[in-house]
Amino acid sequence: MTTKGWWGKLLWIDLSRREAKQVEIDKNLLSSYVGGRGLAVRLLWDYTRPGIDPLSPENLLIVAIGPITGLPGPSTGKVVVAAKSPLTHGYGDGNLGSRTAVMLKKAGFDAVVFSGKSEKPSYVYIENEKVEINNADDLWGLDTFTAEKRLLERHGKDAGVLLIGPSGERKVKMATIISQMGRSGGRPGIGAVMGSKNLKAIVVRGTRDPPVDDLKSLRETAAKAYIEAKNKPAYPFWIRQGTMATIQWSQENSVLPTYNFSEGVFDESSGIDGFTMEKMKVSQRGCPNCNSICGNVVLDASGEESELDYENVAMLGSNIGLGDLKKVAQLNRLADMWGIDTIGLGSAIGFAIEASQKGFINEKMEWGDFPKILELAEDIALRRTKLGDDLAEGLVHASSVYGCEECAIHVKGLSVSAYDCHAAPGMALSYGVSSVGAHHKDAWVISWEVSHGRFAYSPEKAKKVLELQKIRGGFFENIVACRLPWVELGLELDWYVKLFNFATGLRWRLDDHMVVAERTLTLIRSYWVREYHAEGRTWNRKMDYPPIKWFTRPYTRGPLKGARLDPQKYDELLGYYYELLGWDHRGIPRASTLRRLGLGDVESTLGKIIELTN
Ligand code: PTT
Ligand code: SF4
Repeated sequence: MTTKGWWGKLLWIDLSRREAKQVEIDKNLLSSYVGGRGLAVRLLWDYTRPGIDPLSPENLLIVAIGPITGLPGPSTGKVVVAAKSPLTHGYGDGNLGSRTAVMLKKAGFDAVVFSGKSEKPSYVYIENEKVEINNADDLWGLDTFTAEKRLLERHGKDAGVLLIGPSGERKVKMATIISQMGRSGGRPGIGAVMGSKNLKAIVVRGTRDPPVDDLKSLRETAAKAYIEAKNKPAYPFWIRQGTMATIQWSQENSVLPTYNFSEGVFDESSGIDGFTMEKMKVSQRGCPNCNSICGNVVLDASGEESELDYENVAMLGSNIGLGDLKKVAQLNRLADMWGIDTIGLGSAIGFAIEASQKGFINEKMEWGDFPKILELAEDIALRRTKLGDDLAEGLVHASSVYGCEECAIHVKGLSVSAYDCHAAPGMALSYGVSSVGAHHKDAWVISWEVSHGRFAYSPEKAKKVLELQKIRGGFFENIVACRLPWVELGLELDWYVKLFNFATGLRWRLDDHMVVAERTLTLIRSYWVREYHAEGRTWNRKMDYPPIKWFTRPYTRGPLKGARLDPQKYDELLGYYYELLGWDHRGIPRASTLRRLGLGDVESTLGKIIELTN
């Protein structure tokens, strides 16, 4: 098999021993998992002991790219960061745009793996094969914007930087990894894993020519794909509003998270929507290699620049009762500077306000009370105060301390991203079975669902969820490219298949990628089951249930007043989904499924822990 497209090498950095070595990656492994997420979960499965503490030196922090990352082609400047999650204790990852993606490709590696723990705060500098583990005393404690500026002054403006802020240093369980002052990845606490290793930053520079099978055809195809993206009818409006257009769409379709996911409409939504943003916009940013840049920059309530996206604005806006975009933008900027997930933060604040109003928390809090919200946000991000510290441990912990299980809007410990599902069973299923907890990244089925029998719990819906999971959570996470030109502009998937083939020399069809996607999904599920059992818990189908509130508390207002999910029908929908994948009634892959996907070794490991259904 060719290793064109891949370097066939990973860089393994043991922070405890302060040693770096280059490790050849088995060629079959590369074609079986492709890269990014697929490669990351395989490395976690193979190289971590079951049941490790995610914040111990035993956990691995993995930074992985894919065969087309960093090469010419629309939006190929993305990188996957992964680890066992300290928030969910299962598989965790995130995907962010960063020059690091491009530089890692040029440095000569498909992934960097960090093991162990540095004795003192440090940062790693990689320049091709040269690796330095440097002292980070002068960076520790700095916010991500200041620290990144300092590193770029030191190592050159074009270096790729991934780093954590004060939240990651404090091991806040929703801390993320930040890049380029406004790109964030790793919602399940991947920033906390980096902090637990005393690793402040990773700086990468590379100057090599990546191995590509047919560079001429790749370049020609990429050039055509860029033009095609620009000519799509949706392009002009996308450039104007980016993901912010979704605020109005969500409001119109009653899925805008409001008052901690109690309602789907917000009276002040026009104060935070894409049109309001357009009036405030001062510039536009984006990820490397992208000509559809969607990062809209506005000036916030304190006059500083803040880059907005839909999830950030919905979770720090309507979800906590804030209808002033400048204030929302301020919270969003601070979250990036602290290095904390905006979705997790908005959900933690929503939990606190609702729990306060229902008498579970003594402190008095109101929806939209900006000074109080600002203070609480900082308490969480910096672990100040008892309440802040409890919320920094995640919603499962917070609800175990304060009660009000209904106020904790999460799946498997990861807070739900910004689509309310009282009236969207398919999207609820997407959250229920997402690879990392409750995330829309794998199957954003909601836009299809509202126009295809919204209230149905049909097998067709389960099929659509799986189809999207394979494309979004499998194909795009494995080749490691941004999915938005496909989702939002309608750029055909075939462009990416062609780029992959010209890079690798393989002649794959989309179906071949779908097999890898299914293997990836099934290995991720096996990893969750392995870790749950190793930690003394038992996996069951209730793990794949969405938050209880969507079943028990109907909408009290808006056009869909009275809507809620039906638990029995949801359970049936879940059953259809398991059948499609060849998973049993518990949601555990059957032995025959593992064998069919070439995961025989996983079958024998899992079979020793738990009885597998054939
Ligand atoms: C992603 C999640 C999202 S998804 C958003 S906004 W979105 C939030 N962004 C945050 C942020 O910003 N700062 C912060 N402190 N926390 C944040 N938490 C939230 O994190 C992002 C874009 C967007 S904008 C989306 S949908 C797409 N996501 C992709 C993906 O997951 N995979 C992929 N192959 N392509 C994608 N393209 C799009 O990228 P997580 P980014 Mg993010 C500031 O990582 O952990 O998965 O959480 O990467 O470079 O910021 O671009 O309406
Ligand atoms: Fe980044 Fe947006 Fe371009 Fe995707 S479409 S690569 S998120 S700028």
